[in-house]
Amino acid sequence: MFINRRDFTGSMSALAAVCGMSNMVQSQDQIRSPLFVATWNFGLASCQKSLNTLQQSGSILDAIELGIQVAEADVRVDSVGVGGAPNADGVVQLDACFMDGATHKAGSVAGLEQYPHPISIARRVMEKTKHVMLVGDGAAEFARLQGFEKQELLTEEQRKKWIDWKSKQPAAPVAAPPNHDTIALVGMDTKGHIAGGCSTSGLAYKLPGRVGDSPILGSGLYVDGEVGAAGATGIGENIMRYCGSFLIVELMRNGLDPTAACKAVIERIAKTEKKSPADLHINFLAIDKQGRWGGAGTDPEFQIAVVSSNSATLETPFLVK
Ligand code: SD4
Repeated sequence: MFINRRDFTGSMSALAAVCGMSNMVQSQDQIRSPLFVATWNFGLASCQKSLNTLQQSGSILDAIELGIQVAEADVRVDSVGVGGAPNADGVVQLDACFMDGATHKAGSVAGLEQYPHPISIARRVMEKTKHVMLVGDGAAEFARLQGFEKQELLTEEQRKKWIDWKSKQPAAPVAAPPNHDTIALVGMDTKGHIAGGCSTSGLAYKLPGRVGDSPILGSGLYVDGEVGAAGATGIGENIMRYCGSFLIVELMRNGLDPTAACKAVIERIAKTEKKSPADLHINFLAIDKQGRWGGAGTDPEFQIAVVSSNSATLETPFLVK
């Protein structure tokens, strides 16, 4: 059963308190609950898949990859994988990245067409190449050589919406916010091994070739095995100019808890942009090495899924106004 607690200050310390372990600081070697946190309500199914995968395989990397694959395969999630919104030419172009906190290795793909699981290809870039990022045709050719299967990503429903949008040009905006469904999923296993991934079709009707924050390490996702991890969703242009996820992790390194770090980054961006937070459409989540999680956003509908061994909840992070 999922509980929507509308509570933004969650942490594993709450769980510890219930178990009579309050004030006990877990050392790195102590057994702790695995923790998975993902953007949006559909992130719950992804986090649960991550937890099951971790419990079965013991691999945090498999857990992140297979969890994100759930959102990529779900046609109802209209900004990720199959069923994702197309670009202005009616072509679905996907972005994703994957990062391992233990090795500080990462892989990324951008502008990838016709492959439904960019998260897996991003992980493969990390594991099988000397590079970090592949784009466009090169990324697709790498996927083909690695044996990934092609699939038509544009659903009939998305094609109809795109035709409608096109018929209203030039009046209709390129990407009418709110249009946020990117999945950023970060997690930690019982030994404190942290990893994360991010996957998206990007802003609907974007210019062909446009790349957002999601596949950019430090923007849509950042993982530091010593500190924690952060991920983003929203208008990439307002995130990638500030290395939003990197900044959150650095603020956590300097002592802020995950929610405070996410909030501080949004406030800094809003101040520099001289805009009301509500006009920015930027939302973040984070976890730290102590097993605390948090988030903050500028969109009232932003939710994060939080899954540990004995709880699965949808939370409404701190709203920055
Ligand atoms: C992008 N940040 O491409 C992504 C879009 C997004 O939920 O998050 N949608 O800018």
